[in-house]
Amino acid sequence: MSEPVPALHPLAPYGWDAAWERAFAPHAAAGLEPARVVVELRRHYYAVVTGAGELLAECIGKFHHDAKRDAEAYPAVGDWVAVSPSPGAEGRAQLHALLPRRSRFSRQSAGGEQSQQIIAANIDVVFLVSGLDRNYNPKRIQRFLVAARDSGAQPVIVLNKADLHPDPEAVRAEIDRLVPGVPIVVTSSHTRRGLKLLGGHATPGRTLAFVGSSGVGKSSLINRLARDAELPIGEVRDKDAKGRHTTTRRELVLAPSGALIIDTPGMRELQLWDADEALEEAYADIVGVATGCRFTNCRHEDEPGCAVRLALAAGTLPPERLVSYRKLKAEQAAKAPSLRKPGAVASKPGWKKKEAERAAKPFRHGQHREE
Ligand SMILES: Nc1nc2c(ncn2[C@@H]2O[C@H](COP(=O)(O)OP(=O)(O)OP(=O)(O)O)[C@@H](O)[C@H]2O)c(=O)[nH]1
Ligand SMILES: [Mg+2]
Ligand SMILES: [Zn+2]
Repeated sequence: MSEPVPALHPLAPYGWDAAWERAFAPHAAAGLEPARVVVELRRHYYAVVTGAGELLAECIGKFHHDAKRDAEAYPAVGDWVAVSPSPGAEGRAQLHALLPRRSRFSRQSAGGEQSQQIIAANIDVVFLVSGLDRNYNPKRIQRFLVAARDSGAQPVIVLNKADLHPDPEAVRAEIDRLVPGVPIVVTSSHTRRGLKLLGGHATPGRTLAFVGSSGVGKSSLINRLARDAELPIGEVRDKDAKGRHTTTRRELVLAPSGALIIDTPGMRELQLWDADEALEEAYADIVGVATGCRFTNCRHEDEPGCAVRLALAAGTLPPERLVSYRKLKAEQAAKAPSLRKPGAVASKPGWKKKEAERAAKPFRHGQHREE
């Protein structure tokens, strides 16, 4: 996909290549240096790696101005940016601009905001990790996959903690039927099962991101692939197999294999998705009857061919059930309006266009305007 890396560029190990070099040309002309975001420290502060080592970078005022509060306009881990050393502050840099992304894995921000939050940028492969203890959930895998397909990165499903499941191959077969053609790797960071297969993706200059719920073993797997990464690993509550959000920031590490691996905190939006699923499970009777409605988006009010109203009339469905189901569904919708429809979550095909528009804008940098 990418062209050969320019010989001996100090950022080549971080994935810098001829195409990035070209995209960066206007910034180079303005006297700026390329850098890759390796950690999101806090809002608008980043650890970036430059040809001369790691710096703490802060967005300049003009960056904020141009970003117009668009979350997507701000750097995320994995992004390539243009920086300059901060005068008189060693180890610090000013962050001027963001290079157009080749790919990005994002989620809809929680709390009803329409904007997307970018979890990782410029990734080649995104691993969707599930735990084979009690965490694994086919529906969630399907939803994750929608997000991954939209990201521009290749999705790989990882079923970790194989040592805790009596028949991991049966689960693999089930998922394979559900999402045929998507690579599935069964792993255990404890017994090292599947680590070679996983490592097969970790080739020099490639960027891999690990996403999934808290406690599924993302950091454990990355530590196995990048032996000296020493990412913190958390415990999982016995009661419900839930993790404790041990990883608190998104971080890119350079593995000995030459791959760039991004660890992410267990994604909280899963809680929203999970809530959706939990509701459907708790009201399986209604959901089941509703499959008989003529219209798939039937509200069970005055639509013709409504199987739910038929069941109410026949007395096979207690009306209180429908009332509480509606109430809970409305509450959930109020919490996350944009997550109401499954599939609407990640299908935002507009980003590539927006990215292209952004890239087409002439580069301006104070008085260093290109001639
Ligand atoms: N039995 C078993 N336990 C595992 C495996 N991989 C990880 N664990 C355990 O699962 C717990 C959580 O692992 P982490 O690597 O912290 O999980 P995480 O996905 O990074 O979690 P967050 O950082 O909270 O998102 C730890 O106690 C690990 O030792 C595995 O393959 N088998
Ligand atoms: Mg972690
Ligand atoms: Zn109906």
